[in-house]
Amino acid sequence: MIIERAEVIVTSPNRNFVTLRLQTDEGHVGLGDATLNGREMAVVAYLKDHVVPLLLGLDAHKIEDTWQFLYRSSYWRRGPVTMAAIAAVDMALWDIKGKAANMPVYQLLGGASRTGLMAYGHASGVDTEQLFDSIRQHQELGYRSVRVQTGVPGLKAIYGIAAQSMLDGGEERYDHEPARRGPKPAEEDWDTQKYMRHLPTVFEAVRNEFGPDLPLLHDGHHRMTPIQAAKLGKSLEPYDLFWLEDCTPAENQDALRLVRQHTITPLAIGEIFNTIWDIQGLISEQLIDYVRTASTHFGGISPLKKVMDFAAQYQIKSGCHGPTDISPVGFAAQLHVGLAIHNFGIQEYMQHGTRTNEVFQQSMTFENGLLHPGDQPGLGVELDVDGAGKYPYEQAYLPFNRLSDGTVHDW
Ligand code: EZ4
Ligand code: CO
Repeated sequence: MIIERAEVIVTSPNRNFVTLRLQTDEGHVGLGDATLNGREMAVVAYLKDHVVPLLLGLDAHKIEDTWQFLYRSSYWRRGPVTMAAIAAVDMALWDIKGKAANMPVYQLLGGASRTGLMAYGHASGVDTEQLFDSIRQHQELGYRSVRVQTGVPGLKAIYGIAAQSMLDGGEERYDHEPARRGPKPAEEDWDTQKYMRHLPTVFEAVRNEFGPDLPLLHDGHHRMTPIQAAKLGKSLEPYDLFWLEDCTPAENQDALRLVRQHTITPLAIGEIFNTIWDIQGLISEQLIDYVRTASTHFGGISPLKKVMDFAAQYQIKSGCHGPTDISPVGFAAQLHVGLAIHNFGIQEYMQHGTRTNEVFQQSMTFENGLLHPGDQPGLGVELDVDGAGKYPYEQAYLPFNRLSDGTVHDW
């Protein structure tokens, strides 16, 4: 089975997505997600100029060999652009293999290890009243666990508040996530001390209102130093978090050692990691509890399955990154992995916008708080190419932070 056609499709139904579409001489079509939020066109160029010409004529069945060829023959390894491009090829080839075998991809990965995947949604509010409403709205949508983000008194910006406009059905949102259309990134304000004083009071209020059973998560979004993160983790211990995510900037993995010495709050990290070399030590030294790597930014289904199997040896579980900048194709890819592996933990699930769901037809389901990739052959996602063509790329950026003295801070 030969790869005969390869196209890179950019579409912006509710936000930008980059999709690789492969077609074989036997007529099978495979889709792969290559979306890199805010830097989309770099991956488009990498794919069009340097990957597509290499794929034509290859055996579509050779997933591992093609992955190794793209990774090693480029000489310049790793990095989000390279690994998102390789991820798209890997996913598209798994999609094709599933269609050729007439099986959903999770069957090819070993079959289902559970009936569905527990998902968490993004509850948020400027204050506790709004936050409580948002938590209740998520419970009504079926979510059995929620991430909690709130406003901080004295700060204008709130990371994660975009989720609110989704629940209000607002059209201003950029598919419910923080990137915004426009020629420049939005500037937000930040103060770690204010945040660290406020957050434990929020979790205390949420526990008092919703009781001890509801799994609660929080994303620190790379904003603390190691000792600040250690202090926050310790101060949140009474509220029994499911996890504290990205408590320190992800590029300094040694920081987690210090955090771990001081707190038993479970730690999750990895949404910006690209290869096993970013997370190997964190797993083998048991410095984290959940692996946040995403199919799209970690080189696809093949390496995602490998890293989760490696983590399983240390009783570390999966918690794949699932914001709306992972396309329905990338999302489906990690649902198939999550259903198959033994050490599934939780799946982030933000929900795409209506136009996105029209352009990408999905067989995935969300019932009683559990996700399932469906039983269509392959990944279970079809791309309406004509529909995609109606929504051309629109420049959009993630925001960035400045402290009150003007210093740029991690966002
Ligand atoms: O900011 O996906 O856990 N989720 C997150 C996301 C990220 C965006 C970046 O593209 O941290 O909201
Ligand atoms: Co995050």
